[in-house]
Amino acid sequence: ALTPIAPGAVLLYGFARGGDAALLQAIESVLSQAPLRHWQTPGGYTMSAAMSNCGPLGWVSGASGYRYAALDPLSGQPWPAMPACLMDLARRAAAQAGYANFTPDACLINEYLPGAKLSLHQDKDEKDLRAPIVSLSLGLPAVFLFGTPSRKDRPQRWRLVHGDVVVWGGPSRLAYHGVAALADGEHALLGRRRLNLTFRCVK
Ligand code: MD3
Ligand code: FE
Repeated sequence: ALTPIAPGAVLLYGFARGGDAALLQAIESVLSQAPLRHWQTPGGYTMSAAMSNCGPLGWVSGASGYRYAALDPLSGQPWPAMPACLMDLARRAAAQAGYANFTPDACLINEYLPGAKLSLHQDKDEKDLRAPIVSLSLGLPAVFLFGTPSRKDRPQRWRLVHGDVVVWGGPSRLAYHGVAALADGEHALLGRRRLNLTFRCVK
């Protein structure tokens, strides 16, 4: 089902449920080369979600700020290649939402354990803001907070479950968003955790 959730934002409910085992295997292979880690924010806090990346560019954070980098600061090596099944999923989802030829050059992988959250923020460090961001949710359900481009507007709450894919473009691209603290639970394939992948066009 294709559900509009805001201007420019489309929820593809269960889009990735069929191929989930192969997707998870590809993700685990990436994470064996570039392990999940907890970045420090520029303000000196440790993020509660653990992160890694695949593809030509990866999102990194530290005392000097946020940026996209071609090398994993932990290994000094390039990020692992984006597995074909992940690139293919992102392209098919974007096409369904009306964005032909989506070719992401970055995929950020976020892991949430019970209690982990992501505070309200905008993603605006990508050069081409006309390109959408595609997100894939796997594992435990999350309450996603979705506001507007103005920080003052109170966010709506959406429940995202295993296999959901959302395409965020147009007027939604600069909306404030975040993730509420993850509730504990057990997922058959992923256990006590949630993974979220965001596919981005950075350069
Ligand atoms: C709406 N991740 O990594 S995915 C992030 O569930 C991030 O891990 C969340 O926000 C997560 O930056 C949310 C959904 C999402 C991603 C990017 C967006 C929604 C967005 C960019 C603009 C508007
Ligand atoms: Fe974000």
